[in-house]
This record gives sequence, structure tokens and C-alpha cells, in this order.
Amino acid sequence: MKSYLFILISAIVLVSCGPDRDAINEQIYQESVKYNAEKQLGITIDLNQTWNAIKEGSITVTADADLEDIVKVQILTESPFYNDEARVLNSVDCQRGDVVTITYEIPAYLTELVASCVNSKGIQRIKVFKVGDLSVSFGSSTRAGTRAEASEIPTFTSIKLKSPVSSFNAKRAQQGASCTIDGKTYTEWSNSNWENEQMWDPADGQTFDNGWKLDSEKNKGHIFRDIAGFDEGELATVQKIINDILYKYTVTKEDNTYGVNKRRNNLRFIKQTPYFTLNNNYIYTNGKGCVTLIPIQAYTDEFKMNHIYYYYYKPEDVPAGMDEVDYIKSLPKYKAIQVERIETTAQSKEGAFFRNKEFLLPYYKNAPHVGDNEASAVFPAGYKIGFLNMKHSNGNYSFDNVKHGCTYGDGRLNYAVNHIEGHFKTAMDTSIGGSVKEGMKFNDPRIACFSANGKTYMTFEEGADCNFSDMIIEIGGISVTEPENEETEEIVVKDESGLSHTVLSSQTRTIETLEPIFENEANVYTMCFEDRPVNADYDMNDVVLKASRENNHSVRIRVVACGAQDVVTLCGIEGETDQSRYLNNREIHDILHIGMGTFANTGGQKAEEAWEVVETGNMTIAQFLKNIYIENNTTNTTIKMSSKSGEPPCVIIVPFDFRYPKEGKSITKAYTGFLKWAEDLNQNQDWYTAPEQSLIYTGN
Ligand SMILES: [Ca+2]
Ligand SMILES: [Ca+2]
Ligand SMILES: [Ca+2]
Repeated sequence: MKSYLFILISAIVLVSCGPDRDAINEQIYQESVKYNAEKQLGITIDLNQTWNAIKEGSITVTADADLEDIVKVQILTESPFYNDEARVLNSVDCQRGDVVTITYEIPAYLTELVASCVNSKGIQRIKVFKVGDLSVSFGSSTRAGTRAEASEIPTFTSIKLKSPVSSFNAKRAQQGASCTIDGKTYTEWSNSNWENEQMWDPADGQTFDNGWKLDSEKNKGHIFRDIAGFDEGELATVQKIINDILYKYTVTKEDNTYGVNKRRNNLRFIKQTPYFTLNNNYIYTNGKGCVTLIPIQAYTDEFKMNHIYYYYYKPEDVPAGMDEVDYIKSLPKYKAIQVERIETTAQSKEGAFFRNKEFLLPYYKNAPHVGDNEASAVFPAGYKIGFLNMKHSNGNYSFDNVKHGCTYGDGRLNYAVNHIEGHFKTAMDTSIGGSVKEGMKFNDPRIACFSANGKTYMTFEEGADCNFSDMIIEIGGISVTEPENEETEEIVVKDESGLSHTVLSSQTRTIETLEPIFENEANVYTMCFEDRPVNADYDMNDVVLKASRENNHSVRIRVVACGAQDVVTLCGIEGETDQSRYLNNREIHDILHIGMGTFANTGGQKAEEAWEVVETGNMTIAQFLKNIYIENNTTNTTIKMSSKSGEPPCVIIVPFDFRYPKEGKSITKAYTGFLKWAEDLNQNQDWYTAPEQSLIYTGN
């Protein structure tokens, strides 16, 4: 068979030198295309392969999120919060309560998507759904905090505190000029003003009303109530929000470069949050009710060593002439949670998400003393609340242990502890003796706050890396006031890298929430052509188009590259368009304003992209692209998506901002997973996410 084909090929080469392809038998042409493909690719193509990696679907969305002034609903690939990777697949303008059906076109490997209600200010509330689900609604899962019946609030007026213990910073500072930890000598605590820091726990044996209780075990010293788990569908949504920004482990080569011990470096995210940029990770109370903590994950082997404390002050309470940081060091620290009581060891190992206990942060009115202290469950307005994690083995307060120490949300308080070698210092940047590329500085926070989907979370870095997802706690709140009209204020903040973000400050809950406005890019679909199927080199860059949704009824189409020498005309763009920008029926070199026979944007010459917006009506992007084809006027051939499956890949559609190969580099080398997918379309469906960097065009 092969030798027979070889004879045919020779014949074609002879014939195709002439101007007229009509003489070539269509079947001979197709077989020679196939022969070249099998030679170039070296595999047998899956008989069902259509070279279109897009999966289509639709979902009916009820726009009932707890959000004023909803203006649209959109479908995203991932959670939009602090996540540059999330892409908008489609959006429909609507109002609160509307029920809308939205089509989407996604990479075949995605199994979960995100529906989002967006309001006029750009604030979003999301809900995760499964590809194939028929409908999704938001309902109570996006409710921002809870407003209590009076019966939910404990009515105590005093709390008994037991004898305090000195903090590790205090014990180490009390050593004088230097202190020794596990044989190493440190001077960071000398003259550090830490020596008076004390840790106060509620004493055992107290009872509270309205469902609140002290832990039944001795010496836990935290006050909590049992709460119902996640609302319907909320668990999947919370998991997605957390994992899309704070996933614990490294997954890509880049992650590995910046991580340590296979833990991802999530420090960059922490530093984007307005709580860090504006507030040093303090939260501000507004006097509307109780402030509570609801643990949702403790993905750490050391969870039994973690003890969460808090402190609070009014900025105007700092004595004149006193350094604010020294003032904070001297403040009493109160127990909030002993983490060993929130989960099992098995849950800690699998990174389970849960939501079953709500811990109260009592307000102690005066400086604490052993015995009864005047206290209330409602936190007055105007306080900054800060958090720390006191890490130590239970009952063991020895400062001579590298894992023992207090780590704070206010990074200025971490300077000394971050110097402890063999544990905390490992999380520092390599330039200051740590192990993490782009790791922490000595003054960086180890607890961060962020708001997403109407809730505010705290996330902890307890140890020797920068994954910042050792523990995740929702900052809850039980409001005692009637919900008022939204009190929001827009603030523009700059992050460390100098980028400006609009943040909406809201006072609708018991603490101020700071929610940035996230605008995610539209998903980009890429269509690649080979211009000479008979002797294709499969660099898939001879004509490259990119398409993205402009809105529910129009598509932006761009011509981004020409890696063809032949005269090639772009055809089949269907739909109304602005005639001043038309691309249809024009020669590709002409479109890009480059010389005939030259390449652009495939490695050598660069050219500006050309684009137009086309009214596509009800057509999906996939349908719109499938209609587009090229005419090779040099060889007199038409190259279009084959209506049959199992044909050679002369045209492919990728549901992604695909980095096509450089000039002359085969897609089989640039994407090593491509051939497996070509042979079996159920394998390696995400092949286009893992390029060989040196073989793809990245703009240079
Ligand atoms: Ca960690
Ligand atoms: Ca080519
Ligand atoms: Ca080419």
C-alpha cells in the first residue's frame, strides 16, 4: 500500500507544479494528504477525531444572588477572585431574579464551571456547577454573614480568665542580650520590647447561654457553638474559591521553581489583598454585633500545635510618643481557638473542608486580670482586631524548640520569629538565608485576610514554606442590627507591584469587608491552519485566528499570524460586521500588511494583529469558527474543517489562548501530548496546556 501511494505522490508533485488542480483526482489528493500526515505524525489518527477540542453546553441560571443591582450573569472557567487564569465564557445582561439560559463552549477536559452574578459596581457572587447540569441558582449560599435573632447571642457580662502565660517572644526577650534555641544563638529578641506579652485563656468550668459553650475538655479555653454545615452547593464553591488561589501543592514547573518541599508559593496572592495593602491584615469592627471565627480547613500535620489568639485596640489608644508596634507587643492576647479540637487527623491529611463550629471573640472591656473580667459578646465599633498563631506542643511552653513561636497577621511582629533556623526561617527568600525563591521577608505577614463571594477569610502560614493554606478560617459575624442600605465606598489601592485596584469597602456586616473588583478576560479560542495539506509540516501557524466572545450575540475575531508563503485568502466569516474592518475574502498577507511570501508573528518579522467584531446571532463560537476556511490561491486548494472525522489535522480549533508553534516546528514536538490526543481523543485532552517553551511562539 505504501509503495502504491508513493507512486501517487510522485504523480501529484508533477501535476501540482502546474496551475490547475482540477486535473487531480479528489481521491488521490485526499490520500496523498493522508499519506503526508501519517509520515509527519507517525501515528494512526483516531477515527472519531475532528480536531475540535471544544465541548458545548448550556445552563439555565437564576440570578438570585444576595447582591443589589445585578446587571449580568456570566459563566467562567474558574473562580474569578484573585485569579488571573479565570476566563469569561459568556455573559447575558439581566436583573436580579431573572432566569436566563447561557450557552458555553469549553475545553473538553473541564468538568466544573462557575456561574457568577455581577452587579453595577462589578462585585460578583458565584456558584460552582458541573458541566452537564441543567440549572443553577445562588439562593442562600451567597448570603453575606448572618443576621441573628436575639436568641443567638450569648448574654454574659463577665468572663473568668485564668493565669496568663508569657508568649514565646516574651520568654525569648526575657533572656537578655541573646537567647539560644536548639543550640543556635539569636540576638533578635534583645531590646525588642516583647518581654511583657501575655496570653490569656478563659478559665474552665464556665457556662454560657443560647447554645454557646466552653470546650468540654480541660484547658482548651475557647467559646463556641455548633453550627449547620455548608449550605447546598456551597462546599463545592468554597473549595473552588480556595483552591483556585491557595492550592497547597505545586502542580506546574513554574510552581516548583517558586515553591519549597512541593508546597506552592502563594505569597504573591497574599500581597495583592487590600487587607495587606491597606490594613496590615487587621479587621475593623463597626459595632453591629459579634465577631466570630468559623474554621473551614486545617490542611496541616501540625494542626494540634496551633492555638489562635487575637488582640484589639483603637488607633487613638496608642500613647503619644510610643511606637505603635511596641504598643501592640504589650497588648494582652486572648484565646480564640485551639485548633486540635476542630478536626480529626484523617481530615488534616486529606485537606477536608468543613464548617461545623463557630468560635466567639469576646470583648474584654478593661485590662485583663485573673478571675472575673467585664466582657460582652457584641464587639464595639472602631477597633482593629489582629490575629496570631501560637504554635507549640500542648502543655509544653519551652522556648527552646525551633517550632515554638507566635506568628502574626501584622508582619512587623514576625521579625524575630522569622529568624529561627530549622523551621520559620526556611520560608524566607533565598537572598536572606531562606529556601524559597521569592519567599518572605522578615517583616512579612503569616496570616492574611481576603474577601471573596461575600465572605471574609483568614489564611495561615504556620511553618517552613509559603503556601499560606495551612489553615483557613472564615471570619463570621452575628449582626444584631437590621440590614440597612448597603454602605459602600470605593477605594483605589495600589498593590506591591504598583498595579491599581478598585476596592469596595462595605459596612453591611459586623466587620468592614474589602472586596476588590475583578474583571476577567474573555476566553480565547484559537483556530490554526496548514496551508499546503499535501506537504504540510504541521507547524500549525500558516494562518492563525483567535476568537473571543464580545457579548452574547457577537464575537471578536483576530488574525494573529501568517506562517504561509503562498497566496492565501481568508473566507467564511459569517455575520454582520463593521465594513471598515472587514477581514472576509481578503488575502492573509494583505490583512497583516506584510509582503507577499513573508511570515509574520511566527518567529521572525512582527506585524500588528487585525480584528473585527462580527454579529453572530445565536451561533456558538465553535459553529462560527467551523464555517471559516482558507483558499490557497497558489495551489488552488481549499482548506476547511473536515466534515468527516479521522482526517489529517489541516485545521484545528483549541478552546484556549493557544501558543502555536514557531515557524517550521511541528506541533508534535512543541506539544508532546498532541499525538496521544490525535490517536485517541479521550486521552490528553489538555495537551495544549503543556508546551515545550523553546518551540512555541511567545511574541519574540
Ligand atoms: Ca505552610
Ligand atoms: Ca505549515
Ligand atoms: Ca508555517
